[in-house]
Amino acid sequence: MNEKIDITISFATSNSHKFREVELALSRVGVGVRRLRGKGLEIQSDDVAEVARFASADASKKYGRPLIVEDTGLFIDALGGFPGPYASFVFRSIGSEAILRLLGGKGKEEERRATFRSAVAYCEPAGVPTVFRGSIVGAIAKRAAGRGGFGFDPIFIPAGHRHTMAQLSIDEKCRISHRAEAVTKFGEWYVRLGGNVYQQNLDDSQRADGRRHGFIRTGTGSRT
Ligand code: ITT
Repeated sequence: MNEKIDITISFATSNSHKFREVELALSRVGVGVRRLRGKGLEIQSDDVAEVARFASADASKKYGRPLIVEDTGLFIDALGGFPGPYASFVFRSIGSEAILRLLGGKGKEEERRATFRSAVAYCEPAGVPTVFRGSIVGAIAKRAAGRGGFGFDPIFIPAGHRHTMAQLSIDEKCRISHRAEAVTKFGEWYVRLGGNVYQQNLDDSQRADGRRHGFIRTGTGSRT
């Protein structure tokens, strides 16, 4: 039989920027993505992989389907790794300008070194999460620049670049970013497994149910 599986995965996130970036990165490896506008429980941990692992297990149970979640942290060397996995809270509470002030006395690029770390976790209901990591090293800019991206992008200059991540197009960001690296690793793994690992263990009625709810798609078209 010639029928190809058109590979799709659900992504649970409250962040529309993250969704667009994950959608773009996954499309490059032939995986479609469907957004679930919620997320799993976020535990407190210094390791984004632990946060993503726990959230994916919780969300896949809650939504009753296989899915991915993604967690990012920004680790600034001179601040002992702050804000790390608490980037979301720090961005909402004190924002990028406060980070710039905290680094006020530090003039050299190596004194402003920072790393974005991303973890993408895939989990099936009642399954064990599989985690993929990505990172990008750079420096905190002296002043914010650029209107693209989101979050700390206007103050992060990737190593080897002269512009902030917010001055890159989404296409350029998704060729180098922490998130693109982690999500591409997931996508390549998922494609190697022939798409939805979960559906291969389902019976016919469960599979039909999966199609009805849109998390299993079959067709003859090429992967986009
Ligand atoms: P979820 O629902 O997917 O968890 P979130 O916005 O809470 O969305 P994270 O916890 O992964 O996402 O990210 C925490 C914060 O870190 C986020 O709100 C941004 O302020 C910042 N951030 C994450 N990814 C970023 C990126 O690629 N560029 C710049 N800032 C980023």
